[in-house]
Amino acid sequence: MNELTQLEAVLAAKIDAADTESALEDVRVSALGKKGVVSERMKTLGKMSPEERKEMGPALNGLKARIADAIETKKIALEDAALEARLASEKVDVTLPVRPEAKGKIHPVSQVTEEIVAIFSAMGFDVAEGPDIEDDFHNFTALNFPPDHPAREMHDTFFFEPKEDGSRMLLRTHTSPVQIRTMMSQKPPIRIIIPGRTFRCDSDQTHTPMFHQVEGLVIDREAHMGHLKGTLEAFVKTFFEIDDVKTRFRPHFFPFTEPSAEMDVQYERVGNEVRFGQGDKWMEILGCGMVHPNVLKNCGLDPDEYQGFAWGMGVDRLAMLKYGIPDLRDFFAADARWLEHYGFDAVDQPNLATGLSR
Ligand code: 2NM
Repeated sequence: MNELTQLEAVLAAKIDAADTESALEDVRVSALGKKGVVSERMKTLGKMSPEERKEMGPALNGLKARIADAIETKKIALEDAALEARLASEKVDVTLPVRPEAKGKIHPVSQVTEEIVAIFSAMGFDVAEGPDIEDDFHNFTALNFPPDHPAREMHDTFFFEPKEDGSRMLLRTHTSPVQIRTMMSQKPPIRIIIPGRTFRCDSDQTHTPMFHQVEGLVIDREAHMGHLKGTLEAFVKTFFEIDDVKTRFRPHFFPFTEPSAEMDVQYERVGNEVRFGQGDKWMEILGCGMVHPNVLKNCGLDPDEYQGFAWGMGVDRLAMLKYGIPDLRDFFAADARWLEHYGFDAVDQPNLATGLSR
């Protein structure tokens, strides 16, 4: 017995002294492993007399259990200490200045999208998103496009191969299908903007087959054309960072709105630069209108209860205008030098407090 007490003390001291997980594992093997000192002692039980075994059995089992326990406790302590050390050594000082050698710029399209999101977020709009690959219903039918509308034809829309049932998926030609999805799944009032990629089979100096839109939608019991005008004028002022600007709304046609309009903004050309808020020329900036009653009905809304307005604008063109970028095709050329020149620093998150373009 005395001998066992001594053995326990020795093992306890070894456990105590083990200062790494692997040192502790060595102690465990040397004590409780197949050929460990405790295990070897257990093997001697068989050769003992029944009286001896009656005494030594529980004593050895108790020793084994206490040693195993002590090792487990120590193991947890070592693991905790290792984690603490790692957390301390991997701490990041977020107050350090940005590394001057940091590489990479934010694309003007991303920057302008974020600017537009910041402006409408401050007015209480939510951002909604949806799939690039759409079906005919969400991209056309629900939006009141008649079956024979020219925009459905091959030269405008990228269609996928027909499915077995004859239906064809397509690349959305505008972000409006997201408005349809939102109206069908949410109860008004609705105030959303929808930034995203859109696709039309069109490619020349001023068109690329993939381009970027931000559309907006407001549905409420009393949303009207005056709200539309106020919302979009406030947007233009904030976006172009001008206090006063003249706008005009020209009648237009879209299948999904009635009445429909295009909004022009007053501008002047000074040298190569386009200046908004001065001069006597008009530049078309966006399309808009009151959501057509058929569209509301297609989404399960009662046009006698709800109405709303919507608009859509091209982000690529807005970015060119605001930041004086001359050629649309450079947007998609993946030219690192171009991006170094026209891109934005990653830390310059657009927000209304510090000013949008800084
Ligand atoms: C535009 C112009 C005018 C529009 C309408 C809708 C919906 F779903 F509410 F009917 N979404 N987007 C809209 C209206 C888009 O883009 C030039």
